[in-house]
Amino acid sequence: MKTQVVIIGSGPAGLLLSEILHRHGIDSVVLERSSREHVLSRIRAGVLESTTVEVLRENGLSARMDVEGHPHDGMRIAWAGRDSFFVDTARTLGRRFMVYGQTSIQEDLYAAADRRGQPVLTEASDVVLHDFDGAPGARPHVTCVQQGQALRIDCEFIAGCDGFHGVSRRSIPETVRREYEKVYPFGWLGVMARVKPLPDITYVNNPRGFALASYRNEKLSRFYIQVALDDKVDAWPDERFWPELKSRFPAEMAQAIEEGPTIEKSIAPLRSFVSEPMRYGALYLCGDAAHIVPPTGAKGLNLAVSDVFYLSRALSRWYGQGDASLLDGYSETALRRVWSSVRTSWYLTNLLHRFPHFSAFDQKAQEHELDYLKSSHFAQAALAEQYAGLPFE
Ligand code: RFL
Ligand code: PHB
Repeated sequence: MKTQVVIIGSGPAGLLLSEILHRHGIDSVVLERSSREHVLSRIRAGVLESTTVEVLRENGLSARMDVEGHPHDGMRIAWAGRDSFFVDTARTLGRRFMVYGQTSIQEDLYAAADRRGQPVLTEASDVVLHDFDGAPGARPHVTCVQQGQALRIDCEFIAGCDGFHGVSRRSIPETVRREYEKVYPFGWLGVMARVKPLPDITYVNNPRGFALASYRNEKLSRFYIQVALDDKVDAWPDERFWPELKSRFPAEMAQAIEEGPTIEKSIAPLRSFVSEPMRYGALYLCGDAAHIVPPTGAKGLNLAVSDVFYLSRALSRWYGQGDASLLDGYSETALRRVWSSVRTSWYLTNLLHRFPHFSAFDQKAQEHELDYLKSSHFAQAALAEQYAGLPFE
């Protein structure tokens, strides 16, 4: 096979890239390790920055989101014994964000691939990247085994959109890669439940640990609580989960939380990770393949979209005008936005969680930071700007 761009991974980054490239007349082949059913069953992020919403709209991917998604004007922060406050991104910046599940975005992206008649090559194993180091005369290609058949795909570029555990990043020589990592000493237990959500996305700092109430639609809520790293989902039957969740919210909010059947429960560890550079020769990394953020700022999916925005713009400039300047600048441009979101997610994680190693001093400083945020319009505006996400360069 032969194509212009081989895209490894059919998560939001890979499928969005292939759709945008198609709209610019650029040919791609998408390889996916798992089955389509598996990719579509994953429950993950839910909050879309306004830039993400714009990218989806501009590329004809917003029909369902504009009907089923829920625009929000900001988010609420609560902590034990104090009144909560609302960080208003709409009033401060004129920017709203959209609550629309990643699961629905994946469905929309697979449906778009079907519409343009471009099947994703699913269940592709043993994916190996070859000859992509940019040496003169190098002929990039990718080999794999797909449904029992060995494949070789020749290409001009490779987009590594295969998530944190993928093969792309690790194909870059170790001598070239610089990795920055922070592992947090806790995880989040995430629960989907068929109950009416609280009106605002609400983050809570409580002596029992962090909690978050989020939204999917009028009848579907997403909740998270901070748990120990070695905690197991089986240890959290509904009879234990609901009282624990409510105990972390201020009393009047706890009363408003409806209990009901839970559909899904999973535990994810929290980690910050960045691998630089995001380009090596003909290989360009996008999304979780290059960076991971803890979910506290809801940035992971949004960063995948901003990487894809920058890379698709660079590739269309190259194919349209023969100008490689955006490709050459891709890693630097993408990393500026990545580090901004990494910093915001790290700040919110430190602000809102109880850390096992915190001294009395650390605890006081954290509480004072919350007091300051609550009382200062300027501090809230700064947080609103970070939470809403930076505009594209
Ligand atoms: P994805 O979604 O991980 O997609 C990568 C795809 O690549 C495939 N793959 C391969 N394909 C071919 N060959 C290989 N060798 C391959 N190796 C992997 C995988 O099967 C997969 O289909 O990465 P992408 O596209 O960069 O998108 C990023 C987002 O998915 C991610 O940032 C967010 O979901 C992160 N995240 C969350 N973000 C939030 O903002 N809020 C959340 O609540 C939230 N919860 C989560 C999350 C990520 C999680 N992961 C990755 C474990 C919860 C979880 C459990
Ligand atoms: C979600 O709705 O899944 C969600 C919301 C806010 C976050 C993380 C996840 O910070």
